[in-house]
Parts: sequence; structure tokens; C-alpha cells
Amino acid sequence: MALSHPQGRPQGRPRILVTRKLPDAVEARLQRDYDATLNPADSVFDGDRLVTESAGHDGILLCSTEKLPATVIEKLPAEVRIAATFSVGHDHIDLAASKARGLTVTNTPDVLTDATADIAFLLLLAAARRAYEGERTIREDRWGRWSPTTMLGVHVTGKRLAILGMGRIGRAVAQRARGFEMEIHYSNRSRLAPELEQGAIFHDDPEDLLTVADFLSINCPSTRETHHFLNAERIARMPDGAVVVNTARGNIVHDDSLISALKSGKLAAAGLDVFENEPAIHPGYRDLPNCFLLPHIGSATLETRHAMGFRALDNLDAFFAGKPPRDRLA
Ligand code: 8YV
Repeated sequence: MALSHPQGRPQGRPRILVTRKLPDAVEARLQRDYDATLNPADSVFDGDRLVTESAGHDGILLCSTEKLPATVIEKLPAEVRIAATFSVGHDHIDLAASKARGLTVTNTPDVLTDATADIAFLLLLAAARRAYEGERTIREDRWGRWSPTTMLGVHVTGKRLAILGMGRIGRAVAQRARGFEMEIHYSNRSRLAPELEQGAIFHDDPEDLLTVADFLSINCPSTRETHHFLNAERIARMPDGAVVVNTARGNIVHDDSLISALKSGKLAAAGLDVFENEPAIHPGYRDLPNCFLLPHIGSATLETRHAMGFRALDNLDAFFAGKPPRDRLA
């Protein structure tokens, strides 16, 4: 697929390969300040294409859909010196290999915190109150008549919310939960200072956190340690009828375990915005009425996608001005 490349490349402007179609305002700034190779067709970049088409570029602006494992990083052309990811998550980039190769890596923290926490709450409420089943009933004209005993969901207000990973997004989820008078519990690599904790109850051991999780919100990064964290043994520790919400990364959940717990009724419901191997998700989710599913839209508001793009560009601007980028990861 041919990429659009401005003719008559201006002298001196850094050359940036942009792997995905970004919002117009972000692309306008890119074209104003850089010699940018855009991808208007939004076609897919696999590792081989990244290696080939980054030739002649000083940097890459990529998304979490493009993977940079060590095997790709090692083959990148020598002139590529920075990879700025349009995401807060960076599990698609091997940071150790980047450091070893001298590839600077930046991400876009902070700016998608609120949008992602909003989606976590949308999932929590929708899963608990059976929004998918209710919606379908109306669209398929199966409402019939109102009944006092049908469509009974899980009560939210005043329940215990367990947050796995109390970083920026976890804390923003907690802030929303306070409006629902929920009792907030959390587990994190380290305990937060009281002003950040705001009364939330710390569990040193995430296994203990699960025992109080009427609702579990997954907000931790995807790492070797968190891979398939939510498996059958851990689900068994949760209260019967609990609700699971995931807006972090799909591979933190072991899909077969979650699906069988949703089928057996051990868990009442789940709300998921992220999936292992997305978009090729485990097919078992599709038929589950007690699962509210979204296609990874946690940060999908125009304001947020602008802010993510501008933050990635701020990092590129700093790098090419010879200053330390604010969000340097490697
Ligand atoms: C992004 C995300 O939309 O920033 C992240 O880590 O998961 C999403 O909100 C996506 O990854 C963009 O690259």
C-alpha cells in the first residue's frame, strides 16, 4: 500500500513515519513541523513493513497495534532514533532491546486517564445492570411486559470495589466509585501516600484483594507478572456473584477461566474493553449474555485522541531539539 509522502522534502525537518491514520489536527501539526510519511489508508504495519518503510526516517510514531519486539528493533534502520507511541501502554515495545539498540521510546501518560476511567465505569454499570440483555430485548422487540422479577442485576451503590493497579487510571476509577459510595480496596506495587489513597484500603497481596472484590477493576499494566493473573484459582477466591471489569490489557485475564466462571454463575457479569489477541478475541465471549463487550475504545474521544497525539509530538519536539522528552521510557 503506497504511503503519501510530501514531495520536495524540506531541508532539516526530521522525517517521521506515522503508522496509523491520526486525527486531522494531529496530522496537521505533524506536517507543519516534520517531514511526515502518513498512512491515510490506515493499513496494517507488521514487523517486516516497519523495518522496510522506516528506512530514511529519523523516528516512528506508532500505536499499540504495531509491535516492536527485540527481533524487529534489531533490524530497524540505523537512522531511526526514536519510537514515540500514541498510547500510555507500552507492552508492545521491548524496552530493554530499545535501550540496548539506543532507540529512544516515549509514551502518552496522563492525557487518557479520564476517558479510560469513564469507560471502566460504563462497563461496570452496564455489566452489573445487564445493559446488553436489556438493549437486545428492545431492539429485537421481545420486551413483552414489565415484570417485577426479570432483568434483576447486581446492585452497585455501597459495594466493595477492588482495583488492581492504583496508578493514574486506577485512582480515577476510585474517584468515580466514591460517587457511588463504594468501599474502595486496592492492590499496587507499593502503597500510595494518604493524599492519593483517600481512604482506599491497601492490600499488600493481590490474592487478598480478590476476597473482597464484589467488583474487580483491572487497571494494572501488562507485564510478565500480571500475564493471565485472573485465572480459575484466583476467580475462585472472589465472592460469588462478583463482577469483573477490564480496561487495561486483555492478557491479564485467562479467557477460558473467565468464560467458564461467567457460564457457571460464579461471576455475575463482566465488562471488557480489551482482549487477548484483539481483535481476534476468544469466541466464547460472543454468546455470553452476561458480558458487556467494547472494542478497545477506552481513550476514544476526540479530545483525548488530540491530547495523545499532541503529547507524542511534544516528546518528538523535545527529542529533536536535543532536550529530554517528558515521557521517556527508554
Ligand atoms: C489506545 C491504550 O487507544 O493508550 C493505551 O495504552 O490502550 C488505548 O487507549 C491505543 O493503545 C492506542 O495506541
